[in-house]
Amino acid sequence: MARREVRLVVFAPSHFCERARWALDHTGVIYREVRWAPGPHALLAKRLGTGTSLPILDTGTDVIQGSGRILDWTGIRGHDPDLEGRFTRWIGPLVRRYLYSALLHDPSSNLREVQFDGVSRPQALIGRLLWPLTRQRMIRAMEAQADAHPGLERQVEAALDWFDAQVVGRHYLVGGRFGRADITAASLLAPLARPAACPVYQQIRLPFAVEDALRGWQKRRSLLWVERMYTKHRYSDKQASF
Ligand SMILES: N[C@@H](CCC(=O)N[C@@H](CS)C(=O)NCC(=O)O)C(=O)O
Repeated sequence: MARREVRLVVFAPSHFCERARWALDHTGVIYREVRWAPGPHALLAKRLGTGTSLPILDTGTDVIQGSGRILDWTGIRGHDPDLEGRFTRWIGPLVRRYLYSALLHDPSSNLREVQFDGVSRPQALIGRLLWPLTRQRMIRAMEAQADAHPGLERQVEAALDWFDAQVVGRHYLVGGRFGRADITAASLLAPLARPAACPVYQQIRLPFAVEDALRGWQKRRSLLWVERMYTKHRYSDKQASF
């Protein structure tokens, strides 16, 4: 009997989706990436899974929604529940909220085009039509109002201070070898580090003040660590080394 293909459904610029994609790549899972457009995704996601959020992994026999559950499914080693919880509940959402509180209010932003890059034509068409509504929804759902931005910047600095201290004298976060906790931290900080191995974050045009902040953070220990994880492990781990 023919094996059904494994599909990973993502938003192009989502760092939670990147977390799942990296774990699949690292553990040698063969899959096809499918990009959905924000807006039309809600109906499609509810039909495939149980809620509206991406990533979703469709193995052909199971539908697994959420990056954490996808990482569980890969069996990848190197889990640190406390540290990863800080990233999935605090730093990941904070980084996203910080960037969107600028991008969703910037009329010259190319965010919309980046989000629709690689999605099917019908979805891109519907997504563009729905964009004004979707944009409002995203602002509400993430509490990404423009006036929140300065306070969020200070919170991001505090998060980086915390992670700077975590990586002092450590190559990897768990057990002296690259694994799950490293993928979690590096992928959820990637929108700030903008490593070459994750080009989507270099494609997003940022407002001047945010660009300036990111440049100022570039040499921080935490973001240099992210850059190192991407350079050493994003596409160079050929086979499952978990
Ligand atoms: N805890 C979830 C978070 C995923 C998440 O927040 N996904 C966002 C994109 S980064 C999303 O799908 N938002 C749209 C929605 O929820 O409808 C995970 O780890 O996958």
